[in-house]
Amino acid sequence: MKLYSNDLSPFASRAKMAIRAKGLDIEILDPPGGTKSDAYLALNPMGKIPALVLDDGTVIPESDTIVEYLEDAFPTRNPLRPKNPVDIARARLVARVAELYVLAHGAGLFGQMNPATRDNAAVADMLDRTDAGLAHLNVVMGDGPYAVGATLSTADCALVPFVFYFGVFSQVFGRNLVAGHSKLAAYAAFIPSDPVAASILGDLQAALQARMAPQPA
Ligand SMILES: N[C@@H](CCC(=O)N[C@@H](CS)C(=O)NCC(=O)O)C(=O)O
Repeated sequence: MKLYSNDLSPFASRAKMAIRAKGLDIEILDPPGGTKSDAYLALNPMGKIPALVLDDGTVIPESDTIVEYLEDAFPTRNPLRPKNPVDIARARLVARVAELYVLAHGAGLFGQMNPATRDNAAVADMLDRTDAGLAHLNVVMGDGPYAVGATLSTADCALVPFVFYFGVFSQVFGRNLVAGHSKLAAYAAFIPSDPVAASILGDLQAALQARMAPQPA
């Protein structure tokens, strides 16, 4: 099996985190020629990462679907799905609220990182909407220390990359997006102590630093 991925992508990081947490032997590589190359589009016409390619050639795109597939395919290997239906629902809810109510508004902030080209009114609007989404997320999260309880779950795979980026956005845009949401703030303080989460946070940090480094002329 292979995962087409990229260390900067929050979605690819989600799938990569599930692979690492489960200890699966899956090759992780960049899309050949980038996400819009003919070779990659032939594989995944959506032109996005992540995409999981099974040994029989079946391609599974979409981070949420990949994480759920890995749980179904390897249910006894360091399970990430909680044990009871309510916690399973909560894990799915955390991931869904993060995608639909937080990232839907926060994603535009990626394009506003450069102060020279920044649209300050658009940024203020996106920060307000993101903050409202984070308030919803704070309600559906469990009491910790992980996203839905005492152990790492599929919900953490979704949340860890977001926690990284909302920390970055807080610094870049000078507005703390996490501090006003108590469960989220406690989670952001705790989660780097988990070794798998720490490895994903480290990969994201290294990839962002590489992206921000001055390019040789
Ligand atoms: N809903 C998708 C989103 C995937 C996505 O947007 N990936 C971005 C990277 S963060 C991508 O591949 N962008 C490349 C492009 O759109 O050209 C998922 O959960 O996997």
